[in-house]
Amino acid sequence: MKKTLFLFTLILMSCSGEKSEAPPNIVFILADDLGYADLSSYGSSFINTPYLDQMAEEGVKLTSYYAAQPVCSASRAAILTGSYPNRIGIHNAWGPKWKSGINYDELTLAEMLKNNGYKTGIFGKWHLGSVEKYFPTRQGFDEFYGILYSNDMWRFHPEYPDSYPEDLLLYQNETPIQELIDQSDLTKNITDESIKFIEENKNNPFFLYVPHPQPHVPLFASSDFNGKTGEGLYADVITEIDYSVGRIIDALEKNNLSDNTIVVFTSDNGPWLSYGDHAGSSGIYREGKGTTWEGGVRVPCIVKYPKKLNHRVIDEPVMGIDWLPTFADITNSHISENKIDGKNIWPLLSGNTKKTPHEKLLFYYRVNELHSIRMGDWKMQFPRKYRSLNGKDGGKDGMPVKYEMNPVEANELYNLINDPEEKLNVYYKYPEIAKQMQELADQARFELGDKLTGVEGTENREIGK
Ligand SMILES: [Ca+2]
Repeated sequence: MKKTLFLFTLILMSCSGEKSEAPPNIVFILADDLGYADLSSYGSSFINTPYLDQMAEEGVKLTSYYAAQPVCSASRAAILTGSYPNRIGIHNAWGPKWKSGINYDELTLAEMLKNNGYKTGIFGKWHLGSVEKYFPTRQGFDEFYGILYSNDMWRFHPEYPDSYPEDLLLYQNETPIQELIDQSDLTKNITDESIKFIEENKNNPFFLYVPHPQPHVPLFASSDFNGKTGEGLYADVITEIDYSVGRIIDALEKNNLSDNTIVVFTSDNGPWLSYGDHAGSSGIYREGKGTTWEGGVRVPCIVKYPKKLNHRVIDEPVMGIDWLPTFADITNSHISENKIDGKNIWPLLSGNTKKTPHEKLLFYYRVNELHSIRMGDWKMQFPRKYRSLNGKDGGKDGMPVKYEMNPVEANELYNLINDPEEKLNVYYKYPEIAKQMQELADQARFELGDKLTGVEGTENREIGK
């Protein structure tokens, strides 16, 4: 008996020894439609983002990080479930009348962390279900402050005001508290609420998700920023988002939480180029939002975690699907039995490996169409149509111009190291690479389907209805 008790005590001690380290907090800040080259640390020549630049200097700067899809709802679903959004039946950007959501059978990042004792809050734009049963508060978040869908889905839409008769409502948890007409203070208020959440939860682990509705059009900045950069409203808006990041980092420092908190900053997709002076920039990368050319999916991504991460720049390809398994590893949380696509990138972030865990990354778009695939340095583009300005100027002052539709007639192959702009199709020059990538694409089609080639997937799961 004594011996058993002794053993039991030993086991208990060893368990508690492993857990003596406080679990890290997670702060995930997501900009909406911010392009690759919209931060000074990612090449902007006229927007200054000192707080994000400092974060990139201290933490990990990812230069081949991808949004899972070049569109809001799908991209966010990937971050929150670790799956390609089409695996779980999620496509496109959802309008206010959309009745579906993330299936309750899927484990969200918020649920995973909540199950592990974290307090969870979302402050900003949800865009994964606008009926009550799919509100963020039903998907693992203890607190919600923000809007349910995009900030242009309102009756002031520049092109389709009649499509959005609903009021754009600001929610606190499950209750609408205000109709938004002027969105000027939204970034500031979201930041205030985020800081309040940090202070209220400083003594327990927390997951703070801050999906800013900006710089998605219509652009709004508060009076402290509007007109202040002299570089136009878009620059004002990004400057305010940068300042908001600075305030959140400052709040972590004031509460002695900075060291043990992972802060991620990224964007949900590339710039909405048809809005011209109200759109961001993808820099050298081709096209923007709504396409799977690099400009639509490659976005800035910075990770700061002073206790465990040294500064490094990583150019290996990773994607929004990777956060859930990565955070599961860092926080020792349980993931579900459901098959997911994301991989744990902690060994890459922390320098234990130099290689991405992904053999391939898939770029689906629209309703289950496989548009592109990346393998190592290579990107293959499949036949379909894509939108482009074809060299035309974008719109002015919040009014977009029309895109033209360009065809991709046959498979195209690009080497992203020699040709990051995806200008030189080398499909016929590298038949072995092309063959290998076609095989990977066929495997993806078999698993997840592809409307473009008429393949039904074998692994797709149902959206929540
Ligand atoms: Ca977006």
